Amino acid sequence: MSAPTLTQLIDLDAYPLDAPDSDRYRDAVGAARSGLRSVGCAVVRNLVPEPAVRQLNDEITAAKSTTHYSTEVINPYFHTTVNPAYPDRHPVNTFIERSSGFIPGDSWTSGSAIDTLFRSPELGRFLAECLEVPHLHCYDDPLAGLTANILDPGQQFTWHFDTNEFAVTVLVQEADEGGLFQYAPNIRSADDEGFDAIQAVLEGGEVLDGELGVHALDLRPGDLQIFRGRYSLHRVTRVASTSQPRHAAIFAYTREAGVIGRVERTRQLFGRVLPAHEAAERERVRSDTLLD
Ligand SMILES: O=C(O)CCC(=O)C(=O)O
Ligand SMILES: [Fe+2]
Repeated sequence: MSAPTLTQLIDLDAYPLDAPDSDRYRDAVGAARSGLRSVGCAVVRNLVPEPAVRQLNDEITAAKSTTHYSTEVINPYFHTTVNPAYPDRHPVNTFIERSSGFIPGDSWTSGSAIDTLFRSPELGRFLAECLEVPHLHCYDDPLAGLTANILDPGQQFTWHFDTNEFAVTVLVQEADEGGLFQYAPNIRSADDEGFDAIQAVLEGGEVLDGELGVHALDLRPGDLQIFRGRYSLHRVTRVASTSQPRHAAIFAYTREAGVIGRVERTRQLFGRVLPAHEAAERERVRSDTLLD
C-alpha cells in the first residue's frame, strides 16, 4: 500500500499547512503561539480528519502486542528511590504509580500513516513556527522518536515533568471514562523548583480542574496538542476499568539533527536498548578529554 498523502492525513481546508502564506495558516500559528506563551500548551482541534484517525488507530492496534508496559512508583522527576536529603512529605519523596506502556519506534513501518504524519515536512515547519524555533528535526532515536502512549483500563500516567523541552501528541482513541490530560502550567521555572505548589497538587487527589492552578484539557481524537512539559507538572488520569483503552501518538522532535536518547532512560521506558544507543553512549564518553 502506498503512503497516505498530506491531504488524507491533515485537514488542509481548516489548516493549510501546505500554504504557509495563507491567512488561515497565519491564524493557526498565532493561536498556537498565544497558548504556548501563556500556559505552555496549544491544541489544534481536528487537525487529523476522521478516516486518518481510524487508520492511525488501526496501526496502533496492530502494533499493540509490542507495547512495553511498565508499572513503577515514581516521583515527578521519574526517580523511584527515596532521597534522604529531603523530608518525607516532599515532592522528591512522593511516589505515585505510573502504569502505562509505549509502543516503540521500531514497531512502525515506513509508509504507515503514523510514520508519514510524523515525518511530514509541512507538519515540522508548522510546529517550528508555533514553537518559535528556526527548524525542527525528527528525534533520531529509533525507539523514542515516534511512539504511542497506551493506557489500558485501570492504568494511569501520574504527575511528572518531561525531560524534553516540548512534546507533540495526537489523541487517537479516547477513554470512555478517565484518561484525562491535566496540567499545572509553569508550576516551576528554571530558577524556582516550586516544591510547595507541586506538593499541593500531588496531594490533590483524582479530580482537579480549576483548583490549585490545574487545567484539564478536553482532547478529542484527531486533536493535536503541543505541550511544554519541562515546567508544567502534568498527568493522564486513571482510565476506568470498564473503559476502552486510551491511545495517543507521540511525536518527538529536536532542534538539532541526529539526537539520540541515553541508555539508562531508554531502558526505563522501553525495557531494552539498541546498538545505536550503545554506540552513542561510547561516543559521548569519547568526546570528553580523557585519554581514550
Ligand atoms: O499521553 C499523553 O497525552 C501524554 C503522556 C505524557 O505526559 C508523556 O508521555 O510524557
Ligand atoms: Fe509527559
